[in-house]
Amino acid sequence: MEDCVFCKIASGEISSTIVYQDENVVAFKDLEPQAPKHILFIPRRHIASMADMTDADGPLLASIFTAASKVARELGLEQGYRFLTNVGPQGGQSVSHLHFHLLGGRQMKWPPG
Ligand code: DGP
Repeated sequence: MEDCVFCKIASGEISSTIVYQDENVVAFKDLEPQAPKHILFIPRRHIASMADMTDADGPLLASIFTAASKVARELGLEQGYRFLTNVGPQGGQSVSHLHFHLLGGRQMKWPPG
């Protein structure tokens, strides 16, 4: 999608520190890390948010979670981590391309802000 920063990262048009990629999923370091380890996981295909997913996206979702589990292991996050997606303005979503945050390397708090 034109003018989508995460589509441009997925295509390589905008540079980022990519830590994982396959034919459907790309993972890269967050520009504004909120934890010692902060990685974003996105589908290559533009989906605006979780609210726009359909039943057909089930395998894609499984691929994203599997990739995140693998990267978390590689990052040494055996003590735990948080994996989440923000949805819409009230959910705190600032980039309209579905993405999941992998946050680790510090104690997470609950409830989140
Ligand atoms: P959210 O607020 O859930 O939509 O998270 C968007 C995240 O994307 C935020 O933590 C900052 C990150 N981000 C925004 N623009 C860029 C970029 O150009 N490169 C990278 N690596 N991260 C970005």
